[in-house]
Formats: sequence, structure tokens, C-alpha cells
Amino acid sequence: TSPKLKVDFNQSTGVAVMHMQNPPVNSLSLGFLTEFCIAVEKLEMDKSCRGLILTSSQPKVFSAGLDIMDMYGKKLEQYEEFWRAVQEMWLKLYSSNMVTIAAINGSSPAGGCLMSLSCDYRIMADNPRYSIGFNETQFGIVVPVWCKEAMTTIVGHRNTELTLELGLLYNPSDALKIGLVDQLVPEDQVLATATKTMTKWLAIPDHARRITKSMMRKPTIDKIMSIREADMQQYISFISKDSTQKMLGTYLEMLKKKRG
Ligand code: CO8
Repeated sequence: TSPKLKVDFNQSTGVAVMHMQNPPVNSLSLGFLTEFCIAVEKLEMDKSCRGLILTSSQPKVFSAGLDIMDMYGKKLEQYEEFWRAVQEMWLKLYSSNMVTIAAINGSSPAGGCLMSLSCDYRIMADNPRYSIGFNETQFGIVVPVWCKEAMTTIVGHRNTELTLELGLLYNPSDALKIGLVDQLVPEDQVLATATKTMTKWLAIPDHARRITKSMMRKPTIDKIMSIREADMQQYISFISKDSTQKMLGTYLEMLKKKRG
């Protein structure tokens, strides 16, 4: 199979640009997540890499979120393996020592939004056709507690409550208003702006920035690590329920019918 990521690492700037390329919509499948975690770990271990820009090489979509096919009609062991990879992706990105910037050049629902929220800074294309947020409850599923925790630290309790309960997706200007993204730029300037922003972040002495990032994020990470197994059990029991599977099946049908 062809690689689902293209990583361009610039030795002279110390910045890696990671292009997600899992057609058609960069869904976070088990295969994608596995490749993603390995790639991030490799960059993390390379002392010369200080910054990571995450973007999409698919038109119009940053990431469609978790791959629903990995959550539908599978065996318990497969649900477990998948969820382990989802937890790992979040932990790796949220706790990264690198400066991480999401260059959101398309729609970014659900898991795509989580990925963006795990970064230090979010720049989104100012195109009203794109949306970002958490639509899970709309099709009958519930985000994990660590997703709620991470979101609360960024947009506060009230915005998180409204978004998660109603399953809201925001257009870029509304996302900016609640602080779900930090900056909007014209579509063709997303990557260039991310690169410029990265230079600003990298001008801060690494050790001071890293210690500060850890100070801000460690309480959330520790909290999540302590409930990791409980979160796994909760996911498996929720996803394998007949009623959940039925709703996912209906949602998948709806997604596929949309084109015809
Ligand atoms: N998983 C699997 N397949 C998908 C997904 C997905 N998340 N999203 C889209 N696809 C498929 C479509 O079914 C379609 O398939 P086909 O070619 O066979 O018809 C193909 O990808 C292309 O999709 P679209 O035609 O819809 O592409 P567009 O460019 O028109 O739209 C969007 C792109 C906006 C990304 C749109 O596809 C969309 O809204 N997708 C659904 C997004 C979504 O609801 N994601 C939620 C995933 S769940 C999640 O991330 C968190 C779960 C929390 C854990 C729960 C614990 C219990």
C-alpha cells in the first residue's frame, strides 16, 4: 500500500511538514493512525526537528475524522486495536515536545478537529464551505472524555458543552469567534502562514517553551493516562452495542447515498 503520509523535513529550519494523504477524505483508519504515530515518534526522536506542521494533501478536506469502517461490524479485538491507536495518536500529538501547528486547509469534523486541537496553534482556510467541530451526537455516538477535557482547556466549558451536546460543526468565522481556531487566512496562504508562524514560535528558546507547554498540558495528560484502560473498556462496550452499530450503519448509508 502507498504511504498515507508525506513528510517533508527541512534540515536548515528544523521544521517538518506532514501532508496527510489517505484518499478520499483522510479518514483516520487503523493503518493511517499506525503510520502517523510512527512518523511523529521518528520526528520526536530527531533532535534537529523542532517544529511540525500538519496539513492535508486532499482537496477540501483536512480530515474526516475517525474511519467509521474501523468502528463498524468488527470483532472486539479489532475495536480494541483501533481505539488503542486513536488514544496513542492523541497522546503523541498532545504531548509532543515539538511546536505543532495545524494548517487546516479543508473540513475537519470530529477526529479531524481533535487532531487540530492537539496542536499548539491552528490556522484555517477562510472558506465558508469548510467546517470544524464535533458532530458525533448527531449520529448517536459520544466523544471520549479526553476529547472533552482537551477541548475545554481551549474553548472553555460552555462552548465545549454546546458543541458536544448539539454535535455542532462551525464555519471558519464562527470557529474563530469561539477560539476553536486561532487564525483564518485565504485558502492559498494556509501553509505559508503556518510556516511564518512557526518561525515566530521557534524564536522562543526551546527549553523554556517545552517546560511551559508541559506545565500547561501535563495535568490533562496525567488525568487521561490514569483512566486509559477504563476509557478503552467504555469504548468497546459502547461501540459494540447493537443500538450503536445500528446508528453507525444508518450514518454510513447516509454518507454514501449523498453522492448518488
Ligand atoms: N469514515 C469512513 N468513510 C468516510 C468518512 C469517515 N469518517 N467520511 C467520509 N467517508 C467516505 C464517504 O462515505 C464517501 O464514500 P463513497 O466514496 O463510498 O461514497 C467518501 O468517503 C467521500 O465522502 P464525501 O462524498 O462525503 O466527501 P465530501 O468531500 O463531499 O465531504 C466530508 C467530506 C465533509 C469530510 C464528509 O465526508 C463528512 O462529513 N464525513 C463524515 C465526517 C464524520 O462524521 N466523521 C465522524 C467520524 S467519528 C469520529 O471521528 C470520532 C468518534 C468518537 C469516538 C466514539 C466513541 C464511541
